[in-house]
Amino acid sequence: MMKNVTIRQSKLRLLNLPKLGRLAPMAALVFALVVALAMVATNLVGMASSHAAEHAGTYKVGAITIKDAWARGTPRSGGAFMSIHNMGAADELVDVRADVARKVQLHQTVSEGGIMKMKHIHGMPVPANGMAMLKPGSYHVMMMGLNKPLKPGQTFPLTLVFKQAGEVTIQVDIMKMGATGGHKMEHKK
Ligand SMILES: [Cu+2]
Repeated sequence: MMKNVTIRQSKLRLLNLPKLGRLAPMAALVFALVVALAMVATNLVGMASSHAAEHAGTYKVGAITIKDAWARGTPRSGGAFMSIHNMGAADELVDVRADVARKVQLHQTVSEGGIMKMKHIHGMPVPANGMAMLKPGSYHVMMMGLNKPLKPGQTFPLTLVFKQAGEVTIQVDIMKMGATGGHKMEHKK
């Protein structure tokens, strides 16, 4: 990171030295400051996206591609989410396995009479030449009774079983505890 910043600063000097000469000293300073801030902002965005690219791998099995798998950091139980892209015929996610928790299930959050509930399901459709999302408030992988807390910045392996494409083991990124959406509802056994 430091190395990156240093490189950018030297680039900044190279870029702006000729221009600075033509401006009044104060204006030049302000100008340099604005450019520096813009570069810092760009740098931060760059870091965020390169972080995502580094961890959230892309996994393929048959016609299926899995992207951006993540889970929220949590001590006891939690959900895992991802996007599933299908380049082939209709498929179905039929099972999920991970040794990170004692019980790992495929869940769907549904609204019944205005109350949000989570159902244990045994198949999530993945449409032909389409995609399916596991996300908070919808389909998700539920991990109950974690063997150890999910710590932000770490990853864990999760195996997905597709009816047509077969099995694939992916790495799931653990994000901060408050990451997007809520998984606060109680679980029925
Ligand atoms: Cu659930």
